[in-house]
Amino acid sequence: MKRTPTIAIIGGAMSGLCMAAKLKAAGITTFTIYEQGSQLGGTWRDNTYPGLTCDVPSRFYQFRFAPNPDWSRWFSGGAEIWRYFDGIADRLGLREHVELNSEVVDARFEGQRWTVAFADGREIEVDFLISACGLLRVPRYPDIPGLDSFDGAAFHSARWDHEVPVAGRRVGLIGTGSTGAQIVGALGGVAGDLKMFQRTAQWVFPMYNPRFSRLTRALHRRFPKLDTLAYDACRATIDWVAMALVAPGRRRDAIQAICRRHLRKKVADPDLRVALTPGYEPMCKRIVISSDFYPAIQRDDVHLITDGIERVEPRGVRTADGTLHELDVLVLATGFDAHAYFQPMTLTGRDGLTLREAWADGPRGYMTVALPGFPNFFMLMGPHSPVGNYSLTEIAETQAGYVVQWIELWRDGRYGAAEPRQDATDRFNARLREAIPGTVWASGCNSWYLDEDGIPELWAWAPKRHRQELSAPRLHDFELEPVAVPAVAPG
Ligand code: N01
Repeated sequence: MKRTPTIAIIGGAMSGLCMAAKLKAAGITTFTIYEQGSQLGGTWRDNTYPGLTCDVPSRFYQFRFAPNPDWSRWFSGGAEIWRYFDGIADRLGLREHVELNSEVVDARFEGQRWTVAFADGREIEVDFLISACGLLRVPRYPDIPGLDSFDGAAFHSARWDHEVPVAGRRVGLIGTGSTGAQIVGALGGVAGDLKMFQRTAQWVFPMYNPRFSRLTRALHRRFPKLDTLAYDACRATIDWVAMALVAPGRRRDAIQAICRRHLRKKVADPDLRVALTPGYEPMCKRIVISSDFYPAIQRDDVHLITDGIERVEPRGVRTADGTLHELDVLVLATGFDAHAYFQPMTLTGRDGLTLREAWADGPRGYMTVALPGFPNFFMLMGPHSPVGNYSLTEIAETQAGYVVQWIELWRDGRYGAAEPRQDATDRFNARLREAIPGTVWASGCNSWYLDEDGIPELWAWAPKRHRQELSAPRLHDFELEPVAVPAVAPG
């Protein structure tokens, strides 16, 4: 007789849905996804800015177990991706397991179970707690004097205000990351006058983004195996390319050469080219992938402003050269706090250990998925996940598959509570830190990858190694506590 676990998944976006789908595929149905929003979809629900496109190929930015034959392009737009993930809930029968408008604010581990508290005062008890809260979830607002004094409309790119017209108006955009570049590509020629305020230039890799023909889509519908083949081919290619991120060599040189050539060939004005040339190695910051950005930034009605921002005033942005750039709309494409993880939720593990205490020196975990002192708790997209330019769906599948294996062991009565050993966690983090100097992210630039110590919070090896390391639980890396109390089936 297998035991029946109760499982709370926090977050109804890509990784929460992936976790739920993997549990269901394993025959486990006693799980609930708690989603704080009123809709599923996370980042693809919240980000609706013009030009939003995923820069991972669609055939690889999907679940391998739930292919979509109908992708319209090689690289899909945000709304299409949101529809895919929202549709997964119906397609795989997960929607009945979803509780919307359910914000988890606190979770405590006691007696081999988690007590989970919600913002509305409810409490539940579960055997497993799984965080799937997403990575780039908490918008980062810039600390610019006078921001609140602006008379026009101002909003973060992840909170786009569609009530505010931009066509024909004077729009200012702060930020030159993937988001800023995509917005410039989409608003160039739409806004009356668009000013991009650049603090740091970005390397831009070209994006080849044709539509899939009707024939291709029909073939993928008729032969679903084609999608699996395409997924595997994309993964093999991106695995190969990703080696450029973690080790110097010819691959890195080749990608860097493509970025330099892209800039040289596509930007005609030598002064603009200089202004757009970063002073660090390509890929040190997460590379921008776009073929729209360079054409757009060269339009007469689009301007690159490289003078530093001094302050925001009621009428616009004042730069260090004394110029007031008058604006109607100010867009803050200033990124996210990538180190917030599941905060502000509070978490208390064994013996009253709080997450704040455990992470006093920064977020550290065991193999991206678990935390010493926090038994029967697992993370998707936890610290040091391989989130560089890789497909987060693939990472979620790997992590969710690993978590299911732990839950299966629990069902078999092999333990009542399991947590990674501190020494195993320390060994993992020490190996990571040894490997990090060889990565391009540590080659000398500032980026959202870096933690407070300036160390990239990323997987420092090939993505393939993440799959291998998480292919099966290593029991000797964990403290296993025997079953104390027989689990009670829900209902
Ligand atoms: O954010 P970013 P993003 N004054 O952190 C600037 C994913 N994504 O939203 O470089 C002036 O990259 C900051 O300047 P600097 C993807 O993983 C994916 O663009 O710090 N400028 C920088 O230019 C991506 O990497 C897709 O000097 C200020 C920008 O704001 C991640 O999201 C699409 C400033 C922030 O860039 C984040 O991208 C879009 C200030 N005070 C995004 N503060 C896909 O296609 C910040 N900046 C999957």
